[in-house]
Amino acid sequence: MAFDIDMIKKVYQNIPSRIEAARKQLGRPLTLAEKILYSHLHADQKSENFERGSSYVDFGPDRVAMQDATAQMALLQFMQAGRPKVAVPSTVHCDHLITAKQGAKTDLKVATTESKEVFDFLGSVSNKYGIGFWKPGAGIIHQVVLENYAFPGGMMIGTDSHTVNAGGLGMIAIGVGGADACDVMAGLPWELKWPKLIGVKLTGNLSGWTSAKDVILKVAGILTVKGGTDKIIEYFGEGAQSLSCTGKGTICNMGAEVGATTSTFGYDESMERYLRATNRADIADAANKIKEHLTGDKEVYADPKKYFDELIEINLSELEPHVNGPFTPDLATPISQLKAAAEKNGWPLKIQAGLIGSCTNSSYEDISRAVSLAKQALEKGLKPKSPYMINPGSEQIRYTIERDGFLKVFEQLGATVFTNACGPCIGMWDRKDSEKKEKNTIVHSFNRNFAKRADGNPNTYAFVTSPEMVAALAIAGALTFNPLTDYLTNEKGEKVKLDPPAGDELPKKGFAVEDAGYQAPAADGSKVEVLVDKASKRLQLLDPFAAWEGVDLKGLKLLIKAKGKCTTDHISMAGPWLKFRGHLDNISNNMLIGAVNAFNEKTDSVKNQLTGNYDSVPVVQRAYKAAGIGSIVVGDENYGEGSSREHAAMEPRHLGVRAVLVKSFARIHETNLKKQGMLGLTFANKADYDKIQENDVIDIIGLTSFAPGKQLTVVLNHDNGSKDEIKVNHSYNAQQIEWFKAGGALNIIRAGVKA
Ligand code: MIC
Ligand code: SF4
Repeated sequence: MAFDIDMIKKVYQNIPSRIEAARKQLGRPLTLAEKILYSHLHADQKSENFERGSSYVDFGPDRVAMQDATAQMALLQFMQAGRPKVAVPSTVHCDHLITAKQGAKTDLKVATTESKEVFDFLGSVSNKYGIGFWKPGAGIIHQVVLENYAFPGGMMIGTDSHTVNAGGLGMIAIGVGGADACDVMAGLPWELKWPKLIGVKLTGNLSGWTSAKDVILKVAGILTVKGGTDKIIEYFGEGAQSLSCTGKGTICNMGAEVGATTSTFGYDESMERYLRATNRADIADAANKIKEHLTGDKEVYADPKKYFDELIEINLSELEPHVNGPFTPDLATPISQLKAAAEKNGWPLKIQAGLIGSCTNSSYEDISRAVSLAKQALEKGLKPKSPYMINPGSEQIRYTIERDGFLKVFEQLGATVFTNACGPCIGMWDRKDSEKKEKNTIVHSFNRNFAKRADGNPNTYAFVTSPEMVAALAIAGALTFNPLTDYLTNEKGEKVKLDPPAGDELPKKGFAVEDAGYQAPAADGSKVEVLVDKASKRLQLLDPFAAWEGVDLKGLKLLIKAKGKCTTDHISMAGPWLKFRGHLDNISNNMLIGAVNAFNEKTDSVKNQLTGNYDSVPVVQRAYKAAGIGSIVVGDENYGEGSSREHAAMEPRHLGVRAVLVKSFARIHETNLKKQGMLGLTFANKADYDKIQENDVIDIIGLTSFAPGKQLTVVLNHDNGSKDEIKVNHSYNAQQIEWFKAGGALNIIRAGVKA
């Protein structure tokens, strides 16, 4: 039986009438995204014909998911909200804090000792507030959610940008910061800008070497890392139906890499098969009864141009395997052109590691297709040139692939099987010799390949591809290899060719598991005590941020003018810093250390305007804080791309940065800044970025009449005595302006509890 089946049945009871009402109101057929959005309007939200890309709308999501690295901050905030229990079903998943080094058994043991304090904290908070807890080793949040909690037509939010994975099971699942999760768990409405819609029509069928991953690698090449911002991507067409459910999950999962609010697919037989295989026939039966409401209307898919803001068509039969990277997930290269591109660009040709796993590609199907190549290598006498590493997505998958003999094949090939966790994908990879910072290439089936992400080495060229391509490329050991056309020489000196991968969508003998790693919360948690040691280096209770002082902000120092890509990894690095995710003051020591200073092209070296000396960004900012001086961060396009980690907003807030002024923002980060009471501003004229000088002292004018849609003025006081006055935009609505005034959204909830 499925978790929370009563809640799901209740959602299904309301769906038909709500969709009918929305269809009447809009006077036209509906896309799937619209159906789910309209059927999840918050009880107090009046339904109307919302304007895509501009109306702010309140929703009532069905559930919340959190992973250990973000849950700490989310729950520290929730603890301040003064509620006895979460208002909607919620779960915590321990997956980010496990370092991959020697292999699953040893690594898990080390992690549970090293991070005991954090896991105990998460376990006891979950127990107290009625939250389901998935222990370390249970699996990666998004695979576990897909296997247990996702359901067609539902709406979920999660404190991780790849929450969107659940679109593979027909949900609207959206990545958010912890403060948003806190709202929903406290029973408050959750706000989102009504998204624009991109339709992706899939025709044809996958075959040979091409897999679901290639669909999203191709889409990333088309849309780029910001093309999906404030948009939902809806996949449809006979090609969509031909994909497995976990394949759909892969595609939705990596929609985060194009900045999309989320991605989704209509309910179909592949989803029904997956629900039944994962022991949720009850959901499949319930979904079948309202099937027509769990996919877009026929008229929409027959004439998509009329209903979507953008349309992309991909013929799966013609799609080539892709390899994306290095350093950005949208640099898409079809395999037939990879050799030429690698040689032309000077990418290191030798592959030093092949890594299979991460939330997007660790399903049974993924691993079964990769193992088919590993088997061929053994049969054809090929010895992999690069080491292999595998992170299964969940204990259920690991147990099943062990039973089916896959792990043995990998082991025979010398592969290392790491814990069911994020591992190298989030920089939790104790890679031998990475500190030498040598130029090298790795290929992986993860989502992200930003500089330093997997192993902390800025000279690692990471390429994103499907698990089967990782398997083939690791066998060949070179970026110049195209498995579709090229031969390899085996141990005996014979020329051999790899056959296209083959695998099973679902295990023939069904899934199996002994202990999935789940811990149910106490029925009455009121007596459960949550302890945080004052001397802890890893956990720190939160102090409320100060409210706005009610006047324009003047005399702000420029902290940094960041140049080029500035993702959340640049703002608040993961890997070794993950251990401080529950301690705001300690983690603030990583603030912006990865951002490139536009004035000297260096990372973590900015001018302290008080002394004229260059120092590390957090050190300089702490000096401004100590002197009671506010500061401002300036950034480029798509600032805050990537993760949902609100630390990227809380650290500057904590250290006294008052505003972030950029050419454009990534969605989650912009919301996180607003939630924490910061000013997130954009240049009205992007060229004004060039007017910012290193010694600028900056005023923000117009805050006393701060209003939706009204520009603010920024005065740049240059050190030669001249001034520039520029206009800046913002996207704050009335409610968000209240967050700014109160010093953060949480201060408002807290005040509500006291009142
Ligand atoms: C990521 O893939 O970057 C992460 C780590 O899962 C993040 C969450 C985090 O920073 O903890 C994400 O994608 O939101
Ligand atoms: Fe974990 Fe990587 Fe997925 Fe983020 S992208 S949830 S770090 S596996």
